[in-house]
Amino acid sequence: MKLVNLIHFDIQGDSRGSLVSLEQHKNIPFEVLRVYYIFDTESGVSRGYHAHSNLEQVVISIRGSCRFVLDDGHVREEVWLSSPQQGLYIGNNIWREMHDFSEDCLLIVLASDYYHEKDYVRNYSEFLSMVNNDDS
Ligand code: T46
Repeated sequence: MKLVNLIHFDIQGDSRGSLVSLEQHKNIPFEVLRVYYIFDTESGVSRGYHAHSNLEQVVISIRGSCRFVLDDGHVREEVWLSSPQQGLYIGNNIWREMHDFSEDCLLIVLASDYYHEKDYVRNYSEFLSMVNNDDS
């Protein structure tokens, strides 16, 4: 499976401006149980550095931009998020890092489950052992 999966959102635009709607099981491929947003990230600060064992998410940069690094334990790829028309789908067992936030960056994240700290794998060596065991 591809590491970088981008979902395209259509704009409902008219003379007043633009509107994008997000609907579970339509343009969001799961039931949405949580929404959070990330903003005011200081320049030069990176975030993420973890994976989830059981969580699907779609991340949208509503404003500004940032660079995502995704890693499945074998391959590492990066993608810039800079458009409210694009959602980055991230499934289970993918290490993610977020870098190079623009000052105005506002990320909105739709998640398939509530917040559970136990679902986080925050140690990269542990992450590698986990995905390598899954492969065998
Ligand atoms: C992810 C990337 C894209 C909560 O209390 N509830 C929540 O729903 C979330 C997401 C976080 N928190 C707490 C946990 C930490 O004490 O907020 C604090 C910051 O969370 P974290 O350091 O995990 O933030 P990021 O920006 O590194 O990662 C977040 C998400 O946690 C993560 O699932 O994929 O954004």
